[in-house]
Amino acid sequence: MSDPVNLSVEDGIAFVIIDNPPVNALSGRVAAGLRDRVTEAAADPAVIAIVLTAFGRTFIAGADITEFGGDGPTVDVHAVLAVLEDCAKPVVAALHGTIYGGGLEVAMACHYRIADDAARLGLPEVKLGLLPGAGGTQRLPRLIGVAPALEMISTGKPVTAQDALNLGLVDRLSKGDVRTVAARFAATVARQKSPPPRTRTRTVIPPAPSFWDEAAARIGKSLRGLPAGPHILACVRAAVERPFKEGLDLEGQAFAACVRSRESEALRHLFFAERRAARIKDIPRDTPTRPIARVGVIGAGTMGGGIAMCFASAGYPVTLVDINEAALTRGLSTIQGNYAASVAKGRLAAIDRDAALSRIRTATDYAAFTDADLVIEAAFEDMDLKLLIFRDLDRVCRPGAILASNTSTLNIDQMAAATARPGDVLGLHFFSPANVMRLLEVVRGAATTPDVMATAMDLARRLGKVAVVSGVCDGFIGNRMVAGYGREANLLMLEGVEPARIDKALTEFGFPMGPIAMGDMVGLDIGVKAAAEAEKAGRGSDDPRPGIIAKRLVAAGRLGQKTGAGLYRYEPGGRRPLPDPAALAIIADAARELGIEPRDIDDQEIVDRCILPLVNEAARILAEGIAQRPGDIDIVWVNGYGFPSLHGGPLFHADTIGLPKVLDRIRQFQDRHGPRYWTPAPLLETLVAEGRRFAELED
Ligand code: 3H9
Repeated sequence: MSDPVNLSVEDGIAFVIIDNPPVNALSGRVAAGLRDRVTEAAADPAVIAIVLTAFGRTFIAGADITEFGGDGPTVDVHAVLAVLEDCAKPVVAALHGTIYGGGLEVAMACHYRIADDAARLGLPEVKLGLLPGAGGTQRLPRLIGVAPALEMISTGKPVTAQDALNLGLVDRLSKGDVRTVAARFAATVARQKSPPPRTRTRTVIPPAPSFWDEAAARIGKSLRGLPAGPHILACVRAAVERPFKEGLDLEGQAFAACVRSRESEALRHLFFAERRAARIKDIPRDTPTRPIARVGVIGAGTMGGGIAMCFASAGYPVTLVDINEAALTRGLSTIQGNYAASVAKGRLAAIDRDAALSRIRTATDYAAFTDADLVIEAAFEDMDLKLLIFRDLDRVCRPGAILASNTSTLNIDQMAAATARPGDVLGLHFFSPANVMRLLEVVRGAATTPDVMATAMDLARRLGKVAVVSGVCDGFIGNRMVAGYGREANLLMLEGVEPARIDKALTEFGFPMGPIAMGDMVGLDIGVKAAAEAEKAGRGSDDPRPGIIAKRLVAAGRLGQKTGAGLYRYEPGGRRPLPDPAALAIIADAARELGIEPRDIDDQEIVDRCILPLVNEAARILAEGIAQRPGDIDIVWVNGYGFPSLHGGPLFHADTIGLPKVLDRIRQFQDRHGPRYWTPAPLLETLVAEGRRFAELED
């Protein structure tokens, strides 16, 4: 194994070079290497100054997350940073790429920092449920002041090199090769022979006394549920009020507690799961992709418009087609409104909005797709209509153009079979609103070729989406699972649980919104229509219970938020769900007709009844090979359905509870409610019998 930190001396300057691809993570070996090489350079009489730099695309992008949660660090990082900071010769950090987490903490222990002008610097630990653990909470306030330091640490947002210069986080920017600029700078300061400035000896200006209470309120809200939240504030406060060493100790204890927390474990799981999801097991990473220069979208409604925005915002020219000018005008005006709202909120520059809008052209004829490399249809969920569309697209699109459906349930293979190019057909299931939601299910048909799949995954990355591969089945990964979640919420209402209690139990579990309020927001008519379509297509259910409440409410004109009443009522123009006795009466009537007796149900049962069907169905999805791995399913649910990231997704959550407990609970529900919805998935039974966890089914 080659050494991850090397030393070379040129003209009195020692270059300590980190070489630990892909992102030069600060592993135990790198930390030890830094300590040893800097010690050697410090002892070499030929060396007048040291430049700390890294090979490859970035300076250190953080501590090596794969080493967390093991037997603990083998190297004392504080001691390593003390070697840098205490060095009698000037130590200059030459920064490029993403200088994150432990990387920025290393840089702050150096005496000077020179950054490439495209560099980004940040302490994103909080996104992993952590706080900086290598002195970041103590050195950053000393360098840039308390308020900006707290902002960087509590949001995890990186700053640009220019902002870092303005804040005093770096001393100079470099336009050319940062290593050369840093070496020149190092030689100059070494010749001046002034003592190297040490960050830890700087004093911090205390903020106004009210600052801490305000900050506590702000952080308490933004970091709700994260164990790191209170620690972050306490550690930054210690940087102001206590000696450096005490602050470091406090930070060390807090970091150790956070690393062990379930929340951080869950967030770290999601970090790696997201990256694994981008890989398709049987398709090599270097599979050539097809060039995509122009994209076509069919349907200027909510979905089609949102999809067109995704591509236009990412720089792709888009041809948007609908049946007539009126539909296009309506669609374009919604798109303009969405962009205008982003500009008004300061999220988008007016110039970028104009550029994105100028990329969208409209037409009423598929002939406009002759120059498209990819066409996505977002028409109604009607198979006959989709088959017609695919036949037409196959005729007008050039050979090699990829044809995609945004269907959320229908069979991609059937659509592919309507063309003479089944290998070029796949599903691209965007989530609504498509221009906001990060998730994209990439549905692989039986014939979809590897290069088409590789192109879709690459495209998703360019759009800033997190893509998950799904096989073909009714509802794919996400919607197939959501069926059980919604069903149990409905059955619980029939068993006498008030809608608000169901929502409360699930928001307390961590969902941003409960299933009942969500149904009202989406519109109860949507589900009722979908059920009617399914029935028409012979895919209907013979169980009246899950759909009866929505059906009755819709028949009473209660479609949800849009009509001012659904399962809740709403003040005119309001969105706050208010309990409504009229809805409760409709539920109670339906329950009586179906002969369902109300009974006492506690919050734990509400959560288990809604969450465990996700786990059970996910186990089937895995066994059928519809999803590649458990982490992919977690990514779908966290990014597409608001499953709380602090629980790491349904399968990480199941592993955390313990699969034997999950299986027991499912069997209890099977005993009470029958086998129809509660037969344990065979894979779950097998894992329990073998004493294994879902995590063991990852790659
Ligand atoms: C920390 O620093 C704690 C300290 O305060 C205390 C220490 C005592 N470790 O994202 P990409 C892998 S906490 C290990 O696809 P990009 C990643 O899994 C850390 N591996 O590339 C992937 O592997 P693979 C604070 C890491 O260009 C490959 O690198 N730092 C780490 O889109 C490429 O990653 C962070 O939280 C890591 N730290 O984005 C930064 N980082 O190819 C986390 C990446 O096998 N990292 N990998 O799938 C990032 O934000 C992005 O990876 C980065 C590059 C922006 C750096």
